[in-house]
Amino acid sequence: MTLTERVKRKALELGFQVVGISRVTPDRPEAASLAEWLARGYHGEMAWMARTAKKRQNPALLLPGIRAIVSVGMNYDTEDQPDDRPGHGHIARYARGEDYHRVLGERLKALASFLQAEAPDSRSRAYVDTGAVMEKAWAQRAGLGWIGKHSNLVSAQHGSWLVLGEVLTTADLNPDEPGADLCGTCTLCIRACPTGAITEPYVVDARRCLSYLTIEQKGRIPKEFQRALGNRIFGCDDCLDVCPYNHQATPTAEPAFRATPLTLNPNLDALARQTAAEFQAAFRHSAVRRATHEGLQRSIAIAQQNAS
Ligand code: B12
Ligand code: SF4
Ligand code: SF4
Repeated sequence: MTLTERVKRKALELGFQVVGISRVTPDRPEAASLAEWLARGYHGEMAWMARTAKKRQNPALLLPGIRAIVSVGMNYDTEDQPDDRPGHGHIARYARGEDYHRVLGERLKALASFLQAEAPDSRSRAYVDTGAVMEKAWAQRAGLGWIGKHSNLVSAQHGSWLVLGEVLTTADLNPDEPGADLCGTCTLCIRACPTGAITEPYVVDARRCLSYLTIEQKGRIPKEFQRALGNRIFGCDDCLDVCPYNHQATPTAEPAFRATPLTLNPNLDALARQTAAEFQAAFRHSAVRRATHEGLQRSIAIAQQNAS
């Protein structure tokens, strides 16, 4: 078995559903797309996206001598059905179980250690989400799927209910074929977006995206988006829910991604009474912490207004 095969086998053993490898070459078209996206101001208040642009465009700035990227995806789809009757808030699917940063992070570290042990002269670094890595572009290049018109990575087998992570490495690994775009003439995700945030195929203006508005943006949510928020208090899945590739996806066997009653059926009145300390304790193991107590309270107040 080659090193590439051993690394892939290890990734699957660690519980990732998909794994692929890309070689890091100077040819990186996504670097220009990122520059254009930032120039249009589509990142809104996410100043960290602009600050880290050079690293995102060039992974050698994160790991000098980098040769390859091992991209992995973990299925977070469950059969848990949220209760969207008035009085309940809606939390996006990826945040209903344990924080994926932790779930993937530990296993990615194990994968990086494995590589280190198998190729002692190499250096490796593991990332999930928060690193300055263009995860979707590398995942597509590694053959995990393609970037759909909603701009998320879609796998023909798992749909887009995949969270992504990767190990950057100086080890020499054999690359996979990039994923081919299977969107065809479909435009369901663009038409499903309640705020017109997908301004053109493959491009999301974060400033209009309910995920950004409920999670990343600080301060008041602009009036023009408040009605469209509905009962969403953290994230949005509308463009993913309609994707035909998600309808044939199989739910995950990963227990860490099972929803909790708090994230599946959050009671708006109860949440509105939560103190900052109670918020911290309740969402201790959840990605919802990212919104902050203040940010969540702001979305809860709009969801309550929308329900009345
Ligand atoms: C910033 C960010 C956001 C922002 C901006 C979203 C976005 N589309 O970029 C906000 C807060 C809105 C967001 C929302 C969500 N996010 Co987010 N987010 C990220 C983050 C940190 C960086 C993404 C990035 O580089 N954006 C910058 C732009 C330039 O990149 P892009 O959209 O990928 O652009 C590509 C295409 O647009 C394309 N392109 C093609 N033609 C053209 C033409 C032009 C003119 C341009 C500009 C671009 C372009 O080129 C670009 C490069 O490949 C990544 C983690 C990471 N480190 O990569 C997670 C990540 C993308 N998010 C993720 C998730 C799960 C979500 C949500 C589904 C969460 C939710 N349910 O609420 C939503 C989905 C919203 C959506 N439709 O995209 C996952 C996606 C997994 C997957 N299967 O793809 C990631 C990978 C995190 C992870 N580790 O799993 N997110
Ligand atoms: S996450 Fe929601 S608001 Fe954002 S692009 Fe998708 S459908 Fe639109
Ligand atoms: S809904 Fe249609 S256009 Fe959007 S990502 Fe899925 S297949 Fe592509």
